[in-house]
Amino acid sequence: MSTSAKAITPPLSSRLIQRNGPLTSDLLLTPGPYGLGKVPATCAPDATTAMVCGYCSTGCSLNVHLRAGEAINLTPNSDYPVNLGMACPKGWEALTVLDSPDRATTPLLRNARGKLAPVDWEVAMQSFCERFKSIQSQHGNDAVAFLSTGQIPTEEMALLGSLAKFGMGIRHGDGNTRQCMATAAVAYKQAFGFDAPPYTYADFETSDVIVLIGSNLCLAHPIMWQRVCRNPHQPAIVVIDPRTTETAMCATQHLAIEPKSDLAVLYGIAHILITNDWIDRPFIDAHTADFDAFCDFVAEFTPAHVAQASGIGEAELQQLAATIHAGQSVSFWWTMGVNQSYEGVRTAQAIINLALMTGNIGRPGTGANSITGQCNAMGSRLFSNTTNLLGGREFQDAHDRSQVAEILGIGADRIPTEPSWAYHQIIEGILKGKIKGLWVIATNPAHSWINQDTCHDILSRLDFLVVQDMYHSSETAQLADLVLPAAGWGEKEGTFINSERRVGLIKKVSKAPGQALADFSIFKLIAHYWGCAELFEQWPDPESLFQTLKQLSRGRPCDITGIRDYRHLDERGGIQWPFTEAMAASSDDDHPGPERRLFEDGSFYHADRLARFLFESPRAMPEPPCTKFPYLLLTGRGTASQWHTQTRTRNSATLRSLYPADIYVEIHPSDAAREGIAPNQWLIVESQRGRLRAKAFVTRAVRQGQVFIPMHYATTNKLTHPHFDPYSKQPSYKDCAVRIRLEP
Ligand SMILES: Nc1nc2c(c(=O)[nH]1)N[C@H]1C(S)=C(S)[C@@H](COP(=O)(O)OP(=O)(O)OC[C@H]3O[C@@H](n4cnc5c(=O)[nH]c(N)nc54)[C@H](O)[C@@H]3O)O[C@H]1N2
Ligand SMILES: Nc1nc2c(c(=O)[nH]1)N[C@H]1C(S)=C(S)[C@@H](COP(=O)(O)OP(=O)(O)OC[C@H]3O[C@@H](n4cnc5c(=O)[nH]c(N)nc54)[C@H](O)[C@@H]3O)O[C@H]1N2
Ligand code: SF4
Ligand SMILES: [Mo]
Repeated sequence: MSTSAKAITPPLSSRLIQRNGPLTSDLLLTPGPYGLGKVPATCAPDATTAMVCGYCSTGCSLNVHLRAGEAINLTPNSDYPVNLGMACPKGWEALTVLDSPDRATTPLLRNARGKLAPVDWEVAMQSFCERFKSIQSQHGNDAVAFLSTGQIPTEEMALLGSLAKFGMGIRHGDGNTRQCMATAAVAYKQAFGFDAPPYTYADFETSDVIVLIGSNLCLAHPIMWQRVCRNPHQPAIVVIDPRTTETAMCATQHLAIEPKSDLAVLYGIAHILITNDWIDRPFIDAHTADFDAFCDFVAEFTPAHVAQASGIGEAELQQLAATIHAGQSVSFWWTMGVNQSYEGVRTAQAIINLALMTGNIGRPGTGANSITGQCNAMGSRLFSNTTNLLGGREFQDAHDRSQVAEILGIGADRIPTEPSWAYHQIIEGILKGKIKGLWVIATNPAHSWINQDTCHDILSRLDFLVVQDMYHSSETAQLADLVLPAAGWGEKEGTFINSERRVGLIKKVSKAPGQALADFSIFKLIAHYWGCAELFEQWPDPESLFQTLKQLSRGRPCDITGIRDYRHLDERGGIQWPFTEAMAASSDDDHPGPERRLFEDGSFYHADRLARFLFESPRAMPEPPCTKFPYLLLTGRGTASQWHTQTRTRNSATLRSLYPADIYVEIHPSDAAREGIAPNQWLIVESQRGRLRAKAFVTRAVRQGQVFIPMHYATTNKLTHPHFDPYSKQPSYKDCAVRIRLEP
């Protein structure tokens, strides 16, 4: 705390203050569409402009209608290849939630009395730099870390990752994508040689067999589900999920497996396919490696063995294998029921194995397809500079480092030679006193991180916690020493990448409240006060940074050098990667590009161009139900109208009317009867780590011995058990033992 303010007070801000009085955000913001001020000059004051939605990874396009330069309402865009005129309730209400009393409108600094009190940006920036620099000078650079997000534009992620790692000397920075997408990213990288979901949404409409594993598509990706409903081939829809979800209710076959028995089931299906010779030998021979070893491995996964492990009858397993065999275009899709598991990577790869062995990849309606979660999870996987070096490169690789250094025009010695600690290692680092300062951007770990009581305790041990968020009300912002008010979706510009690899544009159509600034501007401001602004001078605005992203992608699987600029994205209805300069030269710019899927030529990204079969024996669940804690707790999404920790969706009266206000626990009628529980009674649910109150929701959607609590309520993660996939380090949120009793 000893660093003198003088040393870091930059000349620009002093100039502004002298000339204009107190530094306000309007002064900080030069004209341009990326922060405060009026809407972009690119649209007329009374125009309609299209932009992608800021919630889920579907990436629907919304037409925002402006009056006098301000957004007044919106309608789904019918010309966009993703949503074809549809939107879910969150999309329809996207503008409403921007205007709410709990928006952070000014920086807040914890004062001597321990209260968060408003300060101006000048003070906020000085505190930020003084406190973090002081921690670094006392304990080393690695004593400050950051946690970022899959929910800000790619340009902001890349600026954050560059500022933190190349400018501030921070090594450890991870994102909430660890909670979400890490498993899929690792699974693809190991199997295909690059993190590359291969599909396009048209595949939902062309498959004749759709297998959904651990995905509640109806509720979590309603518009993708609409695409399934448009499928004219009367597809078989198979759902593998322990619960009878909304999606399972619509399935032609539902396998209500024992939780975490997916690996056994998928190996069992492989076994049946091999035994019947229902495999695509020419594809396997030409395009894959290690199939023979895989055959040997799955030999023991006989239907009888798998039936015992999964609770699924042999006939049902045979039926699924026969359905896959009969399908001409079989697509496999997975989400959090797979990724959030202590053996998630191998489970995802068991799905990939099925697609490879049946040749269901690279053709319309096929694929081993990870559905992403957050609006820009895909941008984060490629350009956040957290787990991977910019452009899907490796920090450990000297060649990769020198490429990035050259493109950015910085010294290669600024780039860390080791990857960051994963999220849970950062949390452990705080506990062990190695990390003393934490900067949290657009995520709410005090609600969403696993084993929340410990997480709160750990966050409160920090010397300095900075939270940069749209709302001061988030559970994490409440714990912060400094809150930086951020503009949100609709109040700034940039690009998102959706689940099918489509780069889409967001625009500024509304003025951020008070002093709130676009994250892009906050990062620029921090760079300025920190004293490293010159490193990022070539990026005065997000679009200039987008031009650098193109260069970072050149020659990589995710090459987007063919996208000219933002206007090009606007005109083309988003553009899927890869889109090289050569592809741009040979395509007709007047029309949206054809929907594109990967691996049409059977060529993967490993040096030998072969995809890998990867497999490993299933492991026992670390905390199965026992006599003391007899129920298995599943968690996940509750309704289509709730988003995660609810900072946004709770601010719409319409959305609030579409979901239960009180936290609830789904319990099977016979379990409820045995425990003497009637519907809507308040219950106490306890695990070894914590307890919560929840209302009883008696339903056959959960099986006996299992209960379900949505993640949207603040206390859910008091119960969850911190265990992780060994390869992806993703938390296993969907399996822990609990007990239940009536509230006294
Ligand atoms: N409305 C709404 N939509 C959202 C979100 C939101 O918060 N609200 N969040 C977005 C994000 S970031 C994400 S990641 C996605 C998540 O989308 P999903 O993954 O579809 O949602 P979840 O409900 O977390 O989990 C899916 C299913 O996994 C099942 N499951 C639990 N354990 C197992 C198991 O062992 N095996 C199998 N096969 N299944 C299991 C659960 O019963 C659940 O039905 O949704 C996105 N869309
Ligand atoms: N038990 C259980 N826990 C889970 C899950 C589960 O299935 N079960 N799912 C996990 C998954 S998949 C995910 S993705 C995580 C999500 O967990 P979080 O990321 O913690 O949840 P969000 O509510 O989306 O938090 C995003 C925060 O960013 C803020 N924000 C939004 N836009 C902006 C912006 O443009 N700039 C800034 N600075 N802030 C912004 C929001 O106000 C909010 O506070 O939860 C995980 N936790
Ligand atoms: S499905 Fe996802 S992207 Fe589409 S409107 Fe709903 S939240 Fe937005
Ligand atoms: Mo997620």
